[in-house]
Amino acid sequence: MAVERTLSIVKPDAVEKGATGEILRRFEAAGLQILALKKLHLSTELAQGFYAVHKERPFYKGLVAFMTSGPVVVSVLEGEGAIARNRELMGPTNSEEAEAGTIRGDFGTDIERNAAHGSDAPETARVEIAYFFNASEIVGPCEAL
Ligand code: 3AN
Repeated sequence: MAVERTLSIVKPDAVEKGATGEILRRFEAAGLQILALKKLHLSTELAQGFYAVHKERPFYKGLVAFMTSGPVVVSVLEGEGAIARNRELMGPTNSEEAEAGTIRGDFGTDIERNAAHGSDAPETARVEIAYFFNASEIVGPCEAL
């Protein structure tokens, strides 16, 4: 399996619950390296742009309101099959259907308040990573000193 990068967002509900550290711990325990990390409070414009693909969907307005309701923690993760591995750790989109032990099962509430985002394919990962991080903010594993 190829080494991939993916974008993760710990959403406002999980940040508010104090679950950021536990979620990041699960990524590392699953073999995903954190190459970049920042906490920010999304503006409406930034959240609208990020979810532009869902602009025509009935849940778009609520989703943007939720994503701007409090701080988020955004990271770039790297590892073998990182995109699928992150989505496995998160569980299904709807937290009500997510099993205990998954991020959404443990920290989410429903389909909107679902604790975490993860890119769904290599191309979206590239676009989403560039949406939040400059190349200089993404730090690969250290070369031998
Ligand atoms: P995922 O994040 O699992 O890839 P997408 O890309 O289908 O899911 O949806 C993006 C985000 O939009 C979801 N994380 C969820 O927060 C929200 N969302 C999706 N479908 C609904 C829905 N029917 N009602 C409310 N929010 C939704």
